[in-house]
This record gives sequence, structure tokens and C-alpha cells, in this order.
Amino acid sequence: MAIQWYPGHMQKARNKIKESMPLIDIVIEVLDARIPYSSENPLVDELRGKRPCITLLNKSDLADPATTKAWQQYYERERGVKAIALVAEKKGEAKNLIQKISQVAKTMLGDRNLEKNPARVMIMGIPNVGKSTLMNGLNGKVLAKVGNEPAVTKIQQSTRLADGVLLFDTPGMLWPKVEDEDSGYRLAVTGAIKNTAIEFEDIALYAANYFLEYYPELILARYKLKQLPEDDIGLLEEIGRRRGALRSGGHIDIHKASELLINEFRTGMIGRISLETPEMIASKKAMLSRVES
Ligand SMILES: Nc1nc2c(ncn2[C@@H]2O[C@H](COP(=O)(O)OP(=O)(O)OP(=O)(O)O)[C@@H](O)[C@H]2O)c(=O)[nH]1
Ligand SMILES: [Mg+2]
Repeated sequence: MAIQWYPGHMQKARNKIKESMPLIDIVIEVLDARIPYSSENPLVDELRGKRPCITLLNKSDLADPATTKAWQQYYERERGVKAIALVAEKKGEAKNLIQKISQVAKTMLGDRNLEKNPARVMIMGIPNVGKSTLMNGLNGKVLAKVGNEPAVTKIQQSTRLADGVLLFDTPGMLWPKVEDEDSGYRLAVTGAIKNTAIEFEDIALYAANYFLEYYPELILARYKLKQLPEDDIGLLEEIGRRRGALRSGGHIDIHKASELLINEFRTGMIGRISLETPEMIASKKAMLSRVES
């Protein structure tokens, strides 16, 4: 799916981050544990330059735990990076990260007096991934507004933590052109793109197809089905019938059924589901390089 959502505040946020970056010591990149590859914003790497980066796989409570483990091994093996699985929303989880931040700050900043001149740490990532939730969790106070939709944070905000850290929360950013079609769908399904900029039926068909192939048991259990529908549209029809998503004349309201499926996925009601694995990405890359050569 081609993503056509790059609102003005994101370009402004990008300019502002670029402007602040010379003063930043450490970057925290928040990825969505369900789509680590697709939620990696190329702008983050471009903007942070050589600054150290702490990589977080947030919303890991919603992701398939085995796949999250596979991603952690992938990061370690391929990049020498320890990607930390996190549930920023869970009380106390974010706080545990302070130690990690302090450790990176000490290694990096040597004998700088952090009380006087705190480590400046910037939280970056795609929209709706949990950046502001993390900032609140690290602080132990609700400072930043959070919400279950993208583009809640519109301007950069900073807060001083007790531990010699000055933390910056930034607005979620996408990039002007998401090239990979699957990534576009996955970003839309997880909720990184504003609902008004997507076709619900389109992304629900993508999700239905994927769930039927990779998580059939969860689908059978959630929708109390005796057997799997034959295909994606069959699943949406079945959901519509079972949940009373009907239009006049008893026709199934596919739009409503689509919203239902997507919302139940986003809130974890279907179960813990990851939308991509390192193997999927590797085989797609191999396929593309065969086509190119
Ligand atoms: N299940 C789950 N939900 C989370 C987690 N962290 C944050 N959320 C929820 O995700 C939604 C988005 O959180 P925010 O902190 O506003 O996300 P953000 O990255 O700041 O979003 P923008 O400011 O729009 O870029 C909220 O509904 C949070 O409650 C998590 O670890 N698990
Ligand atoms: Mg925010």
C-alpha cells in the first residue's frame, strides 16, 4: 500500500530534531515489536549520525514472544545491537531502563558532571509506538499526552530526570515515501497511520490473509469458528455475520467487519501476533535481489 500521509507537523518535527541534534548525546529509538523492520524509520539513522542508540521493541505484550526473541537475536547477530523488549505502558518497566541509559551515558560521556550538565537523550520513532508513554514512565509522572492514535505529540517536549538525564520526547515521524508495500500495510494495520488516510477494507484483507496463514488457531478461537474460512474475504464475512455487522437487507457490512478485525488486533484481543519475522524480511530481500540481477 502506498502511504500518502506526511502531514506538515512531521516535516516541522524533522527540522526541529535536526536543529536540536548537535546538543543530543544519546538517541532512544522506539520500534514496534510487532514490526521491527517496518517501524525502523530511515530518518532516525540519518539524523542521529554517529550518536549511540538504544533500541527498544515496545508493545512487546502485543507481539508473538517467539518472534520477538528471533528479532532480538537478529539485532545481536546482524548489527551487534541489544534490542530491549519493552512494555512501556506497564508500571515500572520504563523505570528499569534508567539504569541502561545511565550506563550508556557514563561510558560515553566519561567524567562529565551529569548533575551539572545532564546527558541529553532524545526519544524517536514512528507515530503511536509509545514514545510519550515511555517518557512518562521514565519520569514516573504524566507529563506528555498519550493516545491510541498517531500524531498525538505535535511538538518536542523535554523533562529533567533525577538521574542526570535530560529527556526529549519528539513527535512520531514517518518518512515521505514508504517504498516497501508490505511495510506500508503493516504500518497501517498496527496503527501508525491516521485512520482517515487508509482504506479499512484494504488493510483488513491484508491482515486477514496474514492471520489465516500464520495464526489460524488464534482466529479459530477468537471468532469461535469450527473451521477456517477459505480466504480473507470469507473471514471478514464470517466476522460480520457473527458480530452482527449487517446493513439493510441482511447484507454483511464489510467495512464494519474490517474495523472490528483491525481494532481487535490492535488491542491484542486476538492474541499476541507479530506481523513480520527476520526470515520474511530476508527472503523478500533475496527475492528482490534476484529480480534486480
Ligand atoms: N499494549 C501496549 N500499548 C502501549 C504500550 N506503550 C504505549 N502503548 C499505547 O500506545 C498508544 C500510543 O502511545 P503514545 O505514547 O501516545 O505514542 P507516541 O509514540 O508518543 O505517539 P505520537 O505522539 O502520536 O507519535 C497509547 O494508547 C498507549 O497507551 C505498550 O507497551 N503496550
Ligand atoms: Mg507522543
